[in-house]
Amino acid sequence: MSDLQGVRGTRDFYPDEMRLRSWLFSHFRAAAQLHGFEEYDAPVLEHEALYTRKAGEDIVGQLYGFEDKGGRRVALRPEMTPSLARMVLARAGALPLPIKWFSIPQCWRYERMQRGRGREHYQWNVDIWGSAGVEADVELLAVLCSFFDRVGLAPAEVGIRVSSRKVLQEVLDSVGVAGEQFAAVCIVVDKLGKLLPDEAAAQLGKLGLDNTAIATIQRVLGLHDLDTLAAALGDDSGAVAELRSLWALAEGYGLTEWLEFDGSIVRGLAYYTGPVFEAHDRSGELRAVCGGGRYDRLLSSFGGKDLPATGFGFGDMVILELLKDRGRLPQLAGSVQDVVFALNPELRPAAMDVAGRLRAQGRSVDLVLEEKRLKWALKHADRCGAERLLLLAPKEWERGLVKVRNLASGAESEVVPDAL
Ligand code: 4JM
Repeated sequence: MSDLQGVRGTRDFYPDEMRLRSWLFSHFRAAAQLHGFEEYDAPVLEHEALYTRKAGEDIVGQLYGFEDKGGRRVALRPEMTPSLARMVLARAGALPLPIKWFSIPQCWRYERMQRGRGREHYQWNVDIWGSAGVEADVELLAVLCSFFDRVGLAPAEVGIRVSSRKVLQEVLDSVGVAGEQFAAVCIVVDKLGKLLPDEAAAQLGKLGLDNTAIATIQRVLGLHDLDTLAAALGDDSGAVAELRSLWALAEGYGLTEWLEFDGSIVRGLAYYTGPVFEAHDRSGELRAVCGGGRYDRLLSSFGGKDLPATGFGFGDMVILELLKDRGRLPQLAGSVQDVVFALNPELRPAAMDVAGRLRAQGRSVDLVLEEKRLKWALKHADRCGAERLLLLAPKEWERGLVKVRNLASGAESEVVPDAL
């Protein structure tokens, strides 16, 4: 019985769930393609070394890594960005810039502490490489909002909290925290909201920050509008200038209803360098729906020449929870349009001829393969959500006719195969 279970933390997608997943992915694809992004993919298995970073991120601590039969350390990808970086670096100079690519990879995690949490999810990734300005970050926000719009979520229901890594960078510079501490501080600061204030202070203290530094960080992270941020960071703040120009461009796209500045957004990945953002349901019940930001120095961390880059990841689980809570999950029918049914086995070749003709026209046809009663066929056609039942019956077929029943209206007619 235990091997009927599947690996812990993994999901099966029965057709009902698969229809929903395909629906979700179709909107991921459509939103990206509407904005001129192209789809790519990479293997789920990578060299483990692609993910080893020093800043103490959860994503690295929870790596699904193992030794393969050749003794090589490999890992199931926990995120797509390193694979994308590898692909870009492998064709450095040969790819026309900017690159605007998206993907919907399955990503994996493995926690030593077993809490019955999921080990895999699908994460829509949308990235732009080779474009240094906030225009590119705003383009990503436009993709994101267009997705929300498509699935029927309004700015009153989901909001995108935006900040910049430069905010924390400037704060740390001002209190004299060393540059190499920056990534590690970001990882801790990302968790601040989940920790008690004392715990948070203790963790920052462990990184060598003194009480003044900690108090300054906590104050700036509590800010929710750009004017107060400008007062705190000074008139010449690059972070403020960046965020103001981001807002001006977002205004052009009509996106500002979705956006709010939130100084506490830093994201839990080491590699971000500029604007960062997270989308949340405004009721505040769920975890972040998606997150992303600019990561201009990732390639040099792999020993390559840097290229500006920005992107986001959007998981399949929280959004489906949110849509479910809001009663916004679509009722999805199967794809069968016609059910073809022979009333007796002698008529099966004729039924196959009819089914073949319909399929040649591009109709989705389910042919009843077994000997069944008409009642069963009607119920089956209804369950399939089919539009029509095509009946091969002895008397009608003797006259060269097929009985066609419209399942919505109940209307019946007799039709020659050529006219189907
Ligand atoms: C999951 C897989 C990979 C990451 C996070 C979560 N990075 S499964 C929910």
